[in-house]
Amino acid sequence: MMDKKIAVIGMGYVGIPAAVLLANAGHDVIGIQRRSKRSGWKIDWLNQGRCPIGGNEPELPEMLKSVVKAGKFRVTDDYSAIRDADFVLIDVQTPTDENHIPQYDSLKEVAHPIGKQLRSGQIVIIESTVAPGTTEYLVKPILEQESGLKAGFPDGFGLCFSYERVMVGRLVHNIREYPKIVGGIDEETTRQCVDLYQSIVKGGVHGTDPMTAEVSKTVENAYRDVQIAFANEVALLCESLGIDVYDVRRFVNGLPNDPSVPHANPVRNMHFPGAGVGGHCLPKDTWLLMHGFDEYAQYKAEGTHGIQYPSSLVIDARTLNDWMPIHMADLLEVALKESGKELKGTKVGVLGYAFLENSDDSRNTPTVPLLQELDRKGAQYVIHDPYIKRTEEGYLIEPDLDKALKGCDAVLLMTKHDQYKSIDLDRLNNLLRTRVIIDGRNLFEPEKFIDAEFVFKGVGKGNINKLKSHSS
Ligand code: SAJ
Repeated sequence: MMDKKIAVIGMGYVGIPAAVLLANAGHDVIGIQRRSKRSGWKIDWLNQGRCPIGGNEPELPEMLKSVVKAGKFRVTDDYSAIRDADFVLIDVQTPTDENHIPQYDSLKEVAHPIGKQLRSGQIVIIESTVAPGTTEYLVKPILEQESGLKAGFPDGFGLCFSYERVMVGRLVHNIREYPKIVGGIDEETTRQCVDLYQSIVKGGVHGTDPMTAEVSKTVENAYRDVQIAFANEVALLCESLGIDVYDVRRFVNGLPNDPSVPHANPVRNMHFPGAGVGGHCLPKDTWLLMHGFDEYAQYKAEGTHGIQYPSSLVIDARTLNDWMPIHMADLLEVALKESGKELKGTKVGVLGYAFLENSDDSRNTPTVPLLQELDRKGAQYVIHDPYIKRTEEGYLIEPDLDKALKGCDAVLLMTKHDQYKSIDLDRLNNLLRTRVIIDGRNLFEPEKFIDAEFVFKGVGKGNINKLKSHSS
């Protein structure tokens, strides 16, 4: 594909790597970012070739510096810049509220000014995850109303949903290596978008329609969420039955492929149980899927509001995964009791505020519901995280690990940052007032702590008493 003019709206975890890769492939890319108090600073940083995304992001900072230096990528807050773009990518946040209803303020906020600039022949691509039906029934009407054009070639504009698959810590890798699904409202839109993405995607680019692409994205994350919930339920069963979930997981995942169909997906791929599920994706994509079903099912099958069925696996999975931080507090309460202490009035060292290891991303972090539960139970806490200095929610982060743990009655691990792997017993012995460890991510070896007379609890670790009897 010849070098194209591309506008990318929203300089975040999705927009920045997409813009940089497209510029690196030779396209002329302009980033559009609102000059808000919260994110306006990114415009100047990016135009200086500085990457606003913290944590370890292989290739991104260097690639950004080189495309800015080469004049292939610049950022502005001026929407008139999209007037001569061939493609306009929408990469804004699409959160859900406390009632799990999609909040499309940012999406609408950008759709109106885009519509005002739109000319026939341009193509708008939504990459942000949206509820099924949103491209056709929410974004298209806004663009048509503002532009006065009809969506669709040959006379109007193109519109497409092509979802992101980013993951902090591997932003560039996922865009380049993972297959890309392109859901265009008509064949010409799909053809041109497939062409565009083939200039940056090695993993294959596949055409379909917007609804199928929207459902595929939300299902992809709901699938992962259900797998994690399954692992969490098994962990709770193992705790109650006095065994180690990681032994069970090893044996279950050890089942080989069926030799008659060697290419088939692994028969079992039990995920990791843990202290909760955070991030901008899994905690909300299930609700986007169900919202699409609730809102738009009637459009598809006249007269039916979608099939009514007895129980929702995906919603139950959400409920269980959202409960895991509470389970962490319960494990702590039991452990402190074993040390002759009540949770009320004790001081807890909480390790990890980010939702994912070795990242500075704390969106929907499971640590917040844990802290709310500790507040409810009258415990004090000090939070440590090597990647996060300030929190949106107003919690203070103690950057010095020793200071964070000094005088605590328990250490509770929420995020599996590499730095915590080097925490040693002597250090903890000197710092803690009471020797209690709650491991929410299977980072620590229980035997070591039990031998040193710590009270150790872990998600899915029901075999601690057995280990104790062996060590005494
Ligand atoms: N988690 C577990 N157990 C597991 C895997 C994850 O408890 O076995 C927890 C993590 O600790 C974290 C949360 O789940 O709190 C989410 O972790 P993640 O590894 O799914 O990270 P995300 O949310 O950044 O990435 C997901 C990925 N989706 C899938 O793998 C289907 C990623 O590929 C998507 O691009 C991303 O969502 C997205 O943007 O949708």
